[in-house]
Amino acid sequence: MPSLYVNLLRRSSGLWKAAHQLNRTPYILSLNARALSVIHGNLDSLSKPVKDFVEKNAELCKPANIHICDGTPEESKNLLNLLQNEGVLRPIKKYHNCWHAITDPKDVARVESKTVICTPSERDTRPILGKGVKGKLNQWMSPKEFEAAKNDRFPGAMKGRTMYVIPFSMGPVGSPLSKIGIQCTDSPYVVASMSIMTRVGTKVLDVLGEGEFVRCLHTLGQPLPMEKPPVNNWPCNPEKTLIAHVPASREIISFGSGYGGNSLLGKKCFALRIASCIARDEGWLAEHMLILGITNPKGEKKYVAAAFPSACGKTNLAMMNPTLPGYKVECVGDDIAWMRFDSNGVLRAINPECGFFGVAPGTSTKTNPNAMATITSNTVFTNVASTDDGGVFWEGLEDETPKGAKITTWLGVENWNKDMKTADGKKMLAAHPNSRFCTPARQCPTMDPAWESSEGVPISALIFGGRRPQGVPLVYEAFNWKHGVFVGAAMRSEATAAAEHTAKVVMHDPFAMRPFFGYNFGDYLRHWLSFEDKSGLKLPRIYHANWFLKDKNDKFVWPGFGENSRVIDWIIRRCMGEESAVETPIGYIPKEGALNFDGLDSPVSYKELFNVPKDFWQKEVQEIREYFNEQVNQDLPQEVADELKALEERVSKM
Ligand code: OXD
Ligand code: MN
Repeated sequence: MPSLYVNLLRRSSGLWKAAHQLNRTPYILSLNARALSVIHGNLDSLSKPVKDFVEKNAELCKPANIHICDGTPEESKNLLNLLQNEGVLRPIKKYHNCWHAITDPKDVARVESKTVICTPSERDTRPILGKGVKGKLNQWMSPKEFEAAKNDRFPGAMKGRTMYVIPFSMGPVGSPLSKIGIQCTDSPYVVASMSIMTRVGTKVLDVLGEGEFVRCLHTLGQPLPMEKPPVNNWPCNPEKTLIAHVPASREIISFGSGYGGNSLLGKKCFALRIASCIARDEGWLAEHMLILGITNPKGEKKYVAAAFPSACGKTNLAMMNPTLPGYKVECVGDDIAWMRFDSNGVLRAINPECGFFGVAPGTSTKTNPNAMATITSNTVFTNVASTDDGGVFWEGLEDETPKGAKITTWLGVENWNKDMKTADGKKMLAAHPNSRFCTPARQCPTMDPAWESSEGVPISALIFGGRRPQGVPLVYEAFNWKHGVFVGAAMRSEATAAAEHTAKVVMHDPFAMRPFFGYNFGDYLRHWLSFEDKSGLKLPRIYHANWFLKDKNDKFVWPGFGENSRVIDWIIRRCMGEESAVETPIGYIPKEGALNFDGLDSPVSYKELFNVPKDFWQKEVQEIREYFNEQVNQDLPQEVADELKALEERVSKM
């Protein structure tokens, strides 16, 4: 048996239980008395800065041993075996190399309330607000508090566990647009997930050399032996969870959660929060945007990037099968875009990730056949329900689950049916609303041929959007860049299950970045505005889309999904210079007849889709003003305040 495997087996929960029952310390702990053992890889093969970082973390967290990830298939296989032996993952028999994890129910989503940015001055992190106002755009932590919080949590936090060292590249390895991170973590589930979501391994260290990297330290915060056995074999420490970012030193520390954006540090922490700071410093953009390419029947291809808050169907849009005959849509990314103007002034985008961490409920052959095709192999599912024929289930899969299949909910309730209620009388869900699939992007049948191109794809249009049941038309075009920046700043959307919010309230979510800004939102706006002053840039046009308008009977008035290609088609035609718009106070909307409605399954009403109600927009202006005053205060750029005033005046003349 390979030594790695022996070591991994020693840490199995079975062993933990046995040792605990005997009231004895598990055998592995005796290793702590000895010098650190590296059980996989070689510390001396690391560059000095990486080695120093790893040694410092080991010194602080006191893991039993260290595993330096090489990114090989063999390593991945061993890791999955370990996770199975520990009872963290169960194989999904119906699919090839697919796995099912259930978390501690206390660890199911990003915890925005415990996510902070640490800068010397509070104003570097967020706008300074009036007395008594609770800030919603970032939480600040002083360097002193940060040191105290780190010292309170991390010393000895990995005792008895293996510390994995994950060298990872955000973006194609070696691309000038990519950046490298090193994550130390004591969660093998995190290693398995990071290996799907990012490019991991020795090749990353080769490209890194002695260069700069983002320092990521993550622990479950449950040194061994634990006082109580972990719930669902999912150690975590919700009471002390903290996710802290230090932009100045490009550092992330994450304690207490093993789930999603809290622990896969390449994703939201690095690729959005830290990267937005790097982007500000280096003159580019790190955004919460999908990227897709659309080809029309003439073979003309354009790319767009689109920012929608969590749970607005970004993954569905990125993987859409267009209903417009002769059109093709291909996916570059579903969540994050890094964009930089090239020497010809063209905005070029890469997807820094190479996997999808998609919300499972709602995903089906009807809503997203390409996602369904992607997830049938090499995928880790978390907090979904299971079926007795060895498959998975979530809300949305009712029509494609064999009749009579017995469903066990994510919480382990057997023989589930949709009429069941929880103890407090609520509808019992089979899968957690934020349950996920973590799957390799390369398996998606519609990946764009250029999705890994190192120069990135050229972006013609940027689209902002949200879930707006009332008042906001299907699509409108901003008058110019500055107005587009205002449109992004004024974005609002119904809240999401991806974070800890539960009620359906329309929340402000500027640029779909509200939980992901790495620095003061006012400065972020200034950064966006600055591109207008740079000469030689071919600024993309900016749009706002809303697939979620509802009628008086609470029914969606636009069919969405593949039909959204009709909207993107209009956007692209506009970018190519077509005169197919009319001006309204909020921006340009398609002229009647300009949006291709041919062949829609059921008729839609242009009037309903493009209504701009005066009373609604008067209220909207007031809402935006209140939000800016309260949340951005003195840091709101004058240009954005002027755009709001101009909108108000246009609306008042309607
Ligand atoms: C996500 C999100 O992508 O919350 O998980 O935006
Ligand atoms: Mn997202």
